[in-house]
Amino acid sequence: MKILFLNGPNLNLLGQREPEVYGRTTLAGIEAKVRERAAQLGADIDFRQSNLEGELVDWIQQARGKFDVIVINAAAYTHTSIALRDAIAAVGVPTIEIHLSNVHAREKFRQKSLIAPVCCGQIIGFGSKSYILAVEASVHVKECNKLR
Ligand code: CA2
Repeated sequence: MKILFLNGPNLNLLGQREPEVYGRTTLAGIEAKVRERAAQLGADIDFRQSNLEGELVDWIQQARGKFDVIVINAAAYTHTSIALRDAIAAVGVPTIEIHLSNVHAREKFRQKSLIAPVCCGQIIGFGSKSYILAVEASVHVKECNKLR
């Protein structure tokens, strides 16, 4: 099982700014915990972050045939990017949307996800644990699409 973790804009700032919203764990700290859980479950992890929408689109396109699952925290692009949605829909790799915060309990503009309809499901609101839960969900991703 190979899992590609993609992180969108500003997530490189985790742990350095706004700890009251996003916690004190850095993205490198989250990656270390993801790798630990993945090793327990026998999964391989590739973990990336970009501030560039086009780079995220390229990585999604290149995932075909190389990864079994994509886990994406698209950050602000979640709410704006038709390009990411089209890439996820086109690639044919089951994709899980994740967020640190409960976006539904926040501003109206965060309550709409353009990528949700083309993802298997969402894991949101558990802080850095959302990433760990996503590793565990990836193992069960064969269930994807059955519940639509
Ligand atoms: O809750 C999440 O995981 C989000 O994807 C985080 C995004 C936000 O735009 C989404 O609505 C929800 C923001 C990521 C930026 O992270 C920062 C971390 C530290 C300081 C500033 C931003």
